[in-house]
Amino acid sequence: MRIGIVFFIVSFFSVCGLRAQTMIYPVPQEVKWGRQMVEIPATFQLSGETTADAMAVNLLKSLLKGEKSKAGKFIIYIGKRGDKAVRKYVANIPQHPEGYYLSVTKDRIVLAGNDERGTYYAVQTLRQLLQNPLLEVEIKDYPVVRFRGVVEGFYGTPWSHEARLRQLAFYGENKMNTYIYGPKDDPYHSCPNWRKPYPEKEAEQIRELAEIARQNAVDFVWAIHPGQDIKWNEEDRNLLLAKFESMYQLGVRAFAVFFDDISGEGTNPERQADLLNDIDNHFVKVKGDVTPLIMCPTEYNKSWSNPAKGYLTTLGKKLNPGIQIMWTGDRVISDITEAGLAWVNEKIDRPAYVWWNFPVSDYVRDHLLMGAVYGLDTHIGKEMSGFVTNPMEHAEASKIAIFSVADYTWNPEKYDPQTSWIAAVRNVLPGDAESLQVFVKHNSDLGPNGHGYRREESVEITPAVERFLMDYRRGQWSSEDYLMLMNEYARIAEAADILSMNQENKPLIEEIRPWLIQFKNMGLSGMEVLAMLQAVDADDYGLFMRKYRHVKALQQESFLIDQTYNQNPYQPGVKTGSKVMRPLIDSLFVLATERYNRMHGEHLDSKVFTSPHRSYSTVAQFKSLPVSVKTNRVVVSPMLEVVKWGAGEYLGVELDKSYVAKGVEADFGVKESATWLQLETSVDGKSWTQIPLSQQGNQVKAELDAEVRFVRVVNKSDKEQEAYLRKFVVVL
Ligand code: 14T
Repeated sequence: MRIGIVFFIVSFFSVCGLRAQTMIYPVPQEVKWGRQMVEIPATFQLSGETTADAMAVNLLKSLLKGEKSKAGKFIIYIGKRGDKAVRKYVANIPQHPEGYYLSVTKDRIVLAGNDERGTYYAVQTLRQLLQNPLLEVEIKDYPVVRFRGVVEGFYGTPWSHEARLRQLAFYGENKMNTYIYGPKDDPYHSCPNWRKPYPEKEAEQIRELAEIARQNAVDFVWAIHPGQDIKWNEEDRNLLLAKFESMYQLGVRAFAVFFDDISGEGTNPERQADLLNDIDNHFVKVKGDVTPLIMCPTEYNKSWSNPAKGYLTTLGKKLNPGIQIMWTGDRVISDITEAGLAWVNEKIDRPAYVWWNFPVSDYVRDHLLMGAVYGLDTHIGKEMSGFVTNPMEHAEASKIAIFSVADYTWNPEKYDPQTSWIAAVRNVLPGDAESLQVFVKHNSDLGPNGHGYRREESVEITPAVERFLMDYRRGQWSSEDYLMLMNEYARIAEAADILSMNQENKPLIEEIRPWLIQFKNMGLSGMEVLAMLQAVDADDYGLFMRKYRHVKALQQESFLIDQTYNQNPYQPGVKTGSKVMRPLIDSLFVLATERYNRMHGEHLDSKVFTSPHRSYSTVAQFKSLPVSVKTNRVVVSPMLEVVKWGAGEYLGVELDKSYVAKGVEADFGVKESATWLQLETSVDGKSWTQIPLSQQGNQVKAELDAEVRFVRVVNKSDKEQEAYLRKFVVVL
C-alpha cells in the first residue's frame, strides 16, 4: 500500500517533469498530452511504408531501433491524406499545406500528413518526442507562413559547401522549407558572370545542394542578380533563360531574380516586370515542376521607396499574380510590423515575401549577432507569403537566430523570443548549452552602425551594472552587486575556456574562436578591474599596482586581438560585450584609478587603451568610423552604402602624433573627371596645405613625404555630392 502511494507520487511527478522537458520546436498549433508512458516494442507493424513519402519513411526507419514484423501488435501508420494507411484518421488532419496529425497511444503511432511534406514533418516531430521517454500525445499541426527559411544574401565570404549541407539538414529538422541561394560575392550569381554557366566543380556542388535540399524537404531556390549591367534586349533575356535552363539541368526547381543594390538602367520597373513575366510564361509554366518565381525589387524597403514615382505599384500591377515580391520592412534593417506590411501589400497587390536582414552582419563584421529574435509582430503570419532570414557569414553561429525564425514563422501567435532563444542554444550545443548561453547573452548587440539597428544585450545584469556604477561614483558600493558582477565576469572567462575546447560542434567553435579569445580577455579584465576597486578600498598600494598593471596589459592585449583576428577590410576586429560588459570595465578602470590618484596624490594614467589614431568627419554617415593599423598603413574602414557628402564637408584622419607620411591612397567611387575632391594636410589642425591628387579610374593617390598629423578630404564644390567610401589609407 505504502509502496503503491510512493510509486504513484514518483511516477506522477516524473510524468510532469517529462512534459516540461519535451518541448517541441517549432511550437505546434495544438498538443494534447496523455498520461501513459508508451514503449515501442521490439517488433511492430509498419503500415503505409510503400505508399508514404520516401523521405518520411527513411527518417522514420532511422528513428526506430526495433524490427518490423507482420505479427507485431504495435502498429505505426504512416501516409498522407488519401492514402489507405491513414484513412481512419483523415478527419484529424489539418487542411493546411504541410500540416499533419500525429498521435501516440498505447498500441499505435499515427503519422498522417495533409501532403508529403506534412508526413515528413510528422516524423520530424516524432524524432523530437523520442529524445525523451515517449508519452501519449495527440498533435494537430501546420505552418502559418507558407515559405519559411533562409536567404544566403549577404556580402562577404559565402558559406562553404559543407556549411551549406549542414544548414539544409538543420532546416529539415526545424521544418523550414526554403533556402534561397544568393551570396553577393558569388560572381556567377551576380556581376560580371551571371550570364555564364558555372565551372564544373561549382556546378557539381550546386547539383549536390539541390539534391540534399530535396532529401530534407527544402526548396533550393537559385537566385540571379543581373541588374547592375543587364541590357534590356533579346540577347540578355536569352542569356538569363539559358542560365536558368543550365541550373534546371543541375536539378534546381526554384528560382529568384534580385534587383537590390543597383543603380542605372537595371532599376526600371516596367523592364523588370517584363523580364519576370517572360521567365514565368516561357520557363516556369512550361516546365511545370518549378515553384513560383521570387523577385527582390530595387525599392525593397519603405525608406528607399518613392511612392510618387510608382515603382512598387508598377510592379504590383504588371507582375504576373503568382510572382512573389520580397521586402525588408520599413528600412534595410528593421523590425517587421503590421502597419509596415499593410503599407507595402497594398502597393504590390499581394502579400509581401519578407526578407529579414537579421542576423546578417555584413555592415558590422566585428560583432557576432547571437541574440534573441524579437521585433516581429506575432499577428501578421497571414499577411506575408514567405519569410526568410539573411544570416551572418558564420553559418553555425547563425543557427541561433535561424532556429527562432523557424519557430516564429511556423506559429507566430505562440512565438516567445526568450524561451525560443534558450531552446536554440540547447539545440545548437546541447553538451555545453550553459556556457553558450553565457556567450550569446553578451554577444547580441551590433554597436553603433549606419543602419541604426540595435539589439538588447546583457539584459539581466544591466540593472546591477547601472546601480553599481552610480553607487561607486558616489563613493560607496553594495557588496551584493560587487559579487554579482564578479560572478558574471568569472562565468564569462569560464565559458570562453569551456567553449573553446568543445568538441561537439567544431565548425561553430572555429567560427567564433576570435570572439572566444576576446571574451576570455573580457572576463579576466572584469575580474581584475573589480580587484582594483577592492585594493583601493583596502588601501593596499602593492595590490593596487599589480592589478592596475594587469588590467592595462589586458587592455593592450584586447586591442591586439582586435588588430589580429577577423581582418576583413570593412569592420576589421573582434568586439564582444560591447554594450554593457566591456564599457563597465573601462568606466571602472578610470574611476578606480582616479580615486587612487586622489587618495595618494599620484598621477597614474587612467586613460583606456584604444587605437592611437582616429577618424573624424562632419558627414553624418562617416561619424566614428573604425581605424586600424596594418604595419605602416593607417586604414579607415570602408562602407557599402552611398554617402551624401555636403558642400564643404570633410572626412579626416588624426594621427596620434606627427609623422613624415609617405602618401595617401583612396577610392571614393568618384570618376576621374570629378573635381570636387580636395586633399589637405596639417600639423596643428589649423593651417592646411592643399595636396594635388593623381587619379586612375576611381583610384586616387597623393605623394606626401612631409610632416603631417591631420589628413582630410574635403568636398570643395558648392553642392552635395554622392560618393562611396571604398578606401582611405594614410601610408606612413
Ligand atoms: F535585397 C535586399 F533585400 C537586401 O537586403 N540587400 C542587401 C543585402 O544583400 C545585405 O546583406 C543587407 C545588409 O547589409 O542589405 C542590403 O545591402 C545593402 C544595404 C545598404 F543599405 C547594400 C548597400 C546599402 F547601402
